[in-house]
Amino acid sequence: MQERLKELQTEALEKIAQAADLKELNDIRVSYLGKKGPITEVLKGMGKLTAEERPKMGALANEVRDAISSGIEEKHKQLEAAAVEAKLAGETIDVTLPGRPMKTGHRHPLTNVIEEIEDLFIGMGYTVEEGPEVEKDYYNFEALNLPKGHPARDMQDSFYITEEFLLRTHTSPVQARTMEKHKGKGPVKIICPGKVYRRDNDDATHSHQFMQIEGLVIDENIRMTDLKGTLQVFAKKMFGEDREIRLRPSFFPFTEPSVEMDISCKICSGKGCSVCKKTGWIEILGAGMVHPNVLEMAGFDSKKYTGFAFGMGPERIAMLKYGVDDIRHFYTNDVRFLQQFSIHE
Ligand code: FA5
Repeated sequence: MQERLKELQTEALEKIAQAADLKELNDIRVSYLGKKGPITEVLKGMGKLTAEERPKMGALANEVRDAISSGIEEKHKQLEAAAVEAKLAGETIDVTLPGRPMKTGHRHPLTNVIEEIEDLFIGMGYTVEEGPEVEKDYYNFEALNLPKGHPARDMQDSFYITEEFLLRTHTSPVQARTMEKHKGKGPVKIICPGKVYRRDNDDATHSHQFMQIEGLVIDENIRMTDLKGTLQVFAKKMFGEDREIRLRPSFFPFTEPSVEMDISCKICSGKGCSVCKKTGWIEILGAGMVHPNVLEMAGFDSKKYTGFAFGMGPERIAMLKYGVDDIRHFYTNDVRFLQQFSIHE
């Protein structure tokens, strides 16, 4: 019995040493140490031993079990470590591989154009002002020499929210608000970019929501020639020396005299296309000398102070600058269109 137990120990330890993986090791554990294993089988013969021999044999059986268990435990550790090593070796990262390029976003072409215009005017000494998009009828119309019922209100079809409030139809109310803040004291030299809303039917050059940038200069001795010079500098810097501009007489209730400025169409080089409505020109801004009524309403002495104002459409400017043939491209968020402007970052 003693010898059989020793044999079993040697046999088991040999098998343990040869075990190739954790599963095989577990099978050895079950077959040698399980209830139906050979050690239990041998110990069934204990009944035949003397009272003296029995405890010795019991102790030996325990020693054999312990030796097999520790052998299994030791091998278990080795196999586990080998498995981790194999896994690590299989997952080695090649740090020399080139990285996968990530697609990054970029600024919207309109944001680029607006910032370019802002920078240009800031360079000429202007500061940037902002005003609310939900505006009082008073600032959108009345303070700009457009009392209730004035027929020129129809020039800008509006979205009213209540009788008193509407979505501003232009950025000119920021002029009125800024003049009021100055309490009759010049100079004022501001630009105001922002969104505006009109019940216009959308087409190649019209959108119901679009951007405007307003400009306002008030001081003593400001003349029409100052306005013309400013617009010429702006147009040349924005579109290049070779693009033509023209000023046409126009009408705005808040300026007198009033003009509109057109730029020669880049899409057809002035020959006439659907974007310029066959005229060869695209209107980009309205402007004029601030009407004395507007100055007086805001508390300025119109005998001492004069000023000019302009309001331009950055979408139209972006269309001319980049040769975009439909204003709706800026608002439909087609990435194929927008991606073309990533180089302007
Ligand atoms: C005005 O809105 C005046 N407030 C501009 C002004 C300011 C005149 C200060 C005098 C002094 P007008 O409605 O023409 O004017 O619009 C000005 C510019 O906004 C246009 O030249 C055009 O570039 C742009 N614009 C007008 N309507 C639309 C539209 N529906 N979609 C896109 N751009 C538009």
